[in-house]
Amino acid sequence: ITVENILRKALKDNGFKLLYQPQVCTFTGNIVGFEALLRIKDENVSPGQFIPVAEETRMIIEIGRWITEEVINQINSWKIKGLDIKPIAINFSAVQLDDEDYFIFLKNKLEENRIEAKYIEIEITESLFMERKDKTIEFLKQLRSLGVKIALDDFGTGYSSLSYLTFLPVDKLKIDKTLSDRYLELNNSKVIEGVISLAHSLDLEVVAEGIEDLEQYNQLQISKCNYIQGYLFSRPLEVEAVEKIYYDNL
Ligand code: G
Ligand code: G
Ligand code: MN
Ligand code: NA
Repeated sequence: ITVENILRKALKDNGFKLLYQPQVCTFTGNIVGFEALLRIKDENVSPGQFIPVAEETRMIIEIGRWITEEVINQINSWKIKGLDIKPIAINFSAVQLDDEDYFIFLKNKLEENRIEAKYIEIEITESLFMERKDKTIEFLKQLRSLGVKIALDDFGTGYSSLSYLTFLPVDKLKIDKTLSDRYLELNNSKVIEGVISLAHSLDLEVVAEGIEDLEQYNQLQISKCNYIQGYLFSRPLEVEAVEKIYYDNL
């Protein structure tokens, strides 16, 4: 059985699920939002394996719509329960730019459920505008005009990242784990401090990803990084665990 077949089956049989990883304010420790991360139920295949296949086969277009609808339904269900909901970030693949009606789809789903756009954040990567810069900027502007926030994901893994920041319509920058790790290992905190202050001077907020230890966290606090996401605070959580957090904080 191939990964492609597993994906087809999951699409047909409601075989996907989302986990939600908390993002925490570096200064207060409060949860400010979550990132939705895709999993396949009952299959031992990781996103690192199946996301590339979903992209190559273009199934990510249909899967991407499922994720969007699932997140909005989830927010709606928490809203109905009277919980103090936080924004949820959705990963958006470059292939999904070919989904011409994605914006309308998202807008309609939000309206049907009477969910404000500020509860949705879209995470993009550099690969999105390496090839189709104009189309990407157009798409991001549409999203922002609706009130959706944009985060630039995996920052620090690509090439000319810094120049992109000057023209891309984004609200947040997510420092990749590979860069966060170098922070301590090489005692090379100047790079990250520089990225954070540059981002702030461009009015961007900064999230540091993959934070696993306290020393990193302390450094990020000193560098005024706005938010952290990582195992130090929490792994990606099942819906029930997120609800428990919400109820405990009521
Ligand atoms: O969840 P980690 O949990 O293991 O994810 C591994 C990789 O898969 C990351 O690069 C992450 O961005 C990507 N990924 C996880 N969930 C999604 C998703 O819902 N959509 C897309 N496009 N990528 C995802
Ligand atoms: O590419 P993207 O940034 O969307 O993917 C986030 C990935 O990072 C997911 O695979 C998620 O499970 C993983 N992740 C989140 N926090 C940590 C962490 O503290 N350590 C490690 N090793 N992975 C993490
Ligand atoms: Mn991400
Ligand atoms: Na990342």
